[in-house]
Order: sequence, then C-alpha cells, then structure tokens
Amino acid sequence: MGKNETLIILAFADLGSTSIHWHGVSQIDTNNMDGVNGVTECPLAPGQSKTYTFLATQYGTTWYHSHFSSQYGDGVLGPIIINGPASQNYDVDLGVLPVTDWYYTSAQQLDYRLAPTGNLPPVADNGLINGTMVGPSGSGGKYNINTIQSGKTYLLRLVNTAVDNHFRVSLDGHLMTVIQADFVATEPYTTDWLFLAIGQRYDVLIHANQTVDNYWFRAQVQSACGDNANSSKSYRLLMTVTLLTQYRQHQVYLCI
Ligand SMILES: [Cu+2]
Repeated sequence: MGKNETLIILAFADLGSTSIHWHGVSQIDTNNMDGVNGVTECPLAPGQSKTYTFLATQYGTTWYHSHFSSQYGDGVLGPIIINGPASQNYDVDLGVLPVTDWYYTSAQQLDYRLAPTGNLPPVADNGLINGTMVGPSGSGGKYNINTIQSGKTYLLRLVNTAVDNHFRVSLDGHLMTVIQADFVATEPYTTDWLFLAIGQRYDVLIHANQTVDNYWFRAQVQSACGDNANSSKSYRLLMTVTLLTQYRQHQVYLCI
C-alpha cells in the first residue's frame, strides 16, 4: 500500500482483551482508530473484533502493536510499510528488521509480578533480531540468514520493538546511509552507528561494497537504561544481539 491509501484492518481479540495501535501514524479526523485503549477507545473484550480504518498520510516504515497491558512484549506486533519516494536510490528492499529484547518469562507474568511493586522490568534474557537469536549460553536458537549480493545497495528498515532495551546498531566495516527516520524522509547522511530507542524506526541503505567476507551487524544493548543478560558476556562486543553479514563469492549473507 502507499501514501494516501486507506487502510482497513480487521482485528480479532482472540487472545483476550486487546487494542491495536499503529505506531506513529497520524490519525487526523480518525482519533478513534488510534488503538490506545483507555484513551481513545475501550479495549476489545475477548471474542470481539474491530475494523480499524484510517488514511495513510505519511510514508515509510512503522509497526503496529497491542496497546493492551504488556501484550506486545509477548509478540502481538508486526511491521507496516507504506510506500513512497526514497531520498536516495537503492537496488533491493530487504524489508523490516525488528530488533527487540526478549524475556523467557512471559511479559504478562512479569507484569503481574511487578505491577504491585512498582519495580523496574528485570534484565531481559536475550535480544532478537528479526525474531531469532542464539541463546545467551551460545547454544540453542539461531541467527537469521538473508542473502545479498556484493556491489548492490540494500534498504534495511530498522525498528526497535523492545519493551525495555535501547540499542546501538552498526554493521562492521560498513557505513549506513540514513534516508528516513520515523516517517520523515531525511537528506541522506552516512553514519557508522545509530541509536535506536524503543519504538524508533530508521530506514538505512547498506552498500555491499567491501571485500567478500563475514561482517557482524551489531545491536548492542545500552545498559544505562534497561539491560540484557546476553550483553554481559565476554563476547559482548561480538555476539550481543548481532546480525552477521557474510560476503561469499559475489553474494552477501545476512545472518542473525
Ligand atoms: Cu507504539
């Protein structure tokens, strides 16, 4: 879909109560479609449904997530791409790359425990890139793998969907060209890292212009505010919530 098109989305509350929020979407004249239960609507009761209808007046990358309780911490979320012009050309759109913290106890259980105490969320057990990661012990789980080709330019749509972790993201040996931030097209600029706060989105271009080799894409947890058990290892710099980019022959593999 693209800018100036109307989204019509049917949401079912099959998991219990819910409401679905369209992060960063301007709801001009459609405030009741914002999905923020307790503010713009009552939550859907279990078994109810709602048709969210609103006009896309912006373009770029965002995400939707449950706004009910701690539900999105358990994965009730997803990416949204609204097509529009890019401020710099690229060859291939790799799609959305969500980065998040992950708890081995469900967010709902943690919420029940913490709410009466007023305590901060516990240290996250792991971090996920594109929904997967090797376990903190180094075994179990896996890195995600994409294949990209040397010599081409790729669009990567970064989104931090975490509950409590902020990330510093970078790709070893490569600069990133930022072309959009939070639905706002930018004058392209290059950087070797980006700070990705919770909810934040950046569209970046990666130029596969280095020697054919393996390169880590790092999402390092910034522990001053929220922490992650998988970032306190001695491997911290190399292994923390990382995306590996391999160049092999004329191909590059993006591995998470
Ligand atoms: Cu949001």
